[in-house]
Amino acid sequence: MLYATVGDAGNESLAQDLDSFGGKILRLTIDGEVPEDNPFPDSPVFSFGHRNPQGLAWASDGTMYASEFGQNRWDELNLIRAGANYGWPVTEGIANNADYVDPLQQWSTESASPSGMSIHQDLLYVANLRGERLRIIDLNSPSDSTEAFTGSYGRFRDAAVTAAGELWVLTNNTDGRGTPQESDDKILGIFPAKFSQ
Ligand SMILES: [Ca+2]
Repeated sequence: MLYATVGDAGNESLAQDLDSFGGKILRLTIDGEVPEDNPFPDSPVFSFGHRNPQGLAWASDGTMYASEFGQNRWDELNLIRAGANYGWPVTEGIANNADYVDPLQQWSTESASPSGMSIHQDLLYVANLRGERLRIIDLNSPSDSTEAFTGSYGRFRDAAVTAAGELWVLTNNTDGRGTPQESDDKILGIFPAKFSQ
């Protein structure tokens, strides 16, 4: 299936409107059709109540995760289930409100802006823009995380694992928001074993 993250485009109320694609994660077949087993009839909407979801990744058991920018308090890591409501704009971060699904983790926006991410051998790697760091989450303990390269390479846009098992991390310093370093932007090659216990 083809999944797409869609922000609320600054119109908060769209995130709770199932007739809008704003503030959603969408799911389509690779031909662009609505899958018969989507949670809402004849709709590409897969989950809702998102503000600005960015990265998507799937664990080996099929569990789906998404990173999300909050507005000005809490960025999120969410475990995505079909048809679930992730709270925006009523909630931002962990709210303990039974009407909405709380994130697995929340991070202050200045330490995060979590963007692209990738999973390799139960470790989730999250690239952070404003937070200028790589965050690593052991999916066996998904409410904890460790951090690497904080401030060393500037903003990180994406993380991907190659077929050979090497982690590639993309910097994002030349888009007018960052402070370019020599030879930016870069793709850093890292062996994930470096982060294993
Ligand atoms: Ca949320």
